[in-house]
Amino acid sequence: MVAIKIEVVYLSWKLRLERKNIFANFSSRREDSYVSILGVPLDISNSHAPGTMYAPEQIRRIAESLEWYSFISERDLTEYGLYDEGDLVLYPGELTRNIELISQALSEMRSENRLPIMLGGEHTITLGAQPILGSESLLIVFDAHLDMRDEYLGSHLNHATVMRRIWEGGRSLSMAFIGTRAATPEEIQFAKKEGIEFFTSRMIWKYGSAEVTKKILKMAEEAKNVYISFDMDSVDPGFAPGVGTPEPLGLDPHTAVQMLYSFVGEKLVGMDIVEVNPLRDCGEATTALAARMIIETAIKYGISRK
Ligand SMILES: [Mn+2]
Repeated sequence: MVAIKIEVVYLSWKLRLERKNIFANFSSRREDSYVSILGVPLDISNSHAPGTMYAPEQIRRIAESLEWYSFISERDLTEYGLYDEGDLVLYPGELTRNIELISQALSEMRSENRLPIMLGGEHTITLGAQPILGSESLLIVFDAHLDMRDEYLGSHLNHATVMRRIWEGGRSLSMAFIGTRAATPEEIQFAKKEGIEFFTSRMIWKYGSAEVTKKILKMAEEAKNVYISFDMDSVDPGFAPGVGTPEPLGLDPHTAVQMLYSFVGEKLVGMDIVEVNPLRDCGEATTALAARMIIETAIKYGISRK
């Protein structure tokens, strides 16, 4: 009998792209824009409700109904452009290989001096951003959860342990969590011991967001690079019900968008919006908010580069 040798072929990320709709039907030329949208429909390790794989297409589709003008920046997206790369065609069921694929895509975009914005997908995709963080970076995480467990349901690599894995792999990394309201005593203890900052949604509701924003901007000043990971469940489920694990008492959209906006600048090396689940959405509230955040980010980033 002849043994069959199976060869694993690694294709460049550019050969693993699928393009159906484009974001907001907005077509800048790649060379005329700073920002790249990349859909990463990873939906493998969810423990509650699957559906994040549908987020990139739904966010693109709802974005068509939004205006390109920003009342925060008083500028229009057409002045700065935005390029939609399409969705990564993921390896079915292979978490580690997909994280490598993401890393390859993000690293190449950074080498072209572009800002990648990933549309998740589950939160695990943030692990793919590790190589572009570099050393002495600040990772800003909007999230109801700390995702700092050492293991979850017997697994070390999933959406509930992702921040712990990134922390372990970081080089002089700082982390600031915004909107925290769901964690185990062990996670809180770990964060405090390691000097990881977390600003609870209660703290922000009680004292306002200005002080927290100032503190995080100070951290950003001291860092070389900034990366923002925006888990949509940081926003209150009343405003963003379409998420994998809704948690009450979250941020209101104005506060969330204003804080996000404050952190977008020249030092930003990447961003992701994760855990949007269109199957659980209501009136497309969650996907529309995600789309709005991308438009605001692209304009503010464009201003910082011009
Ligand atoms: Mn979360």
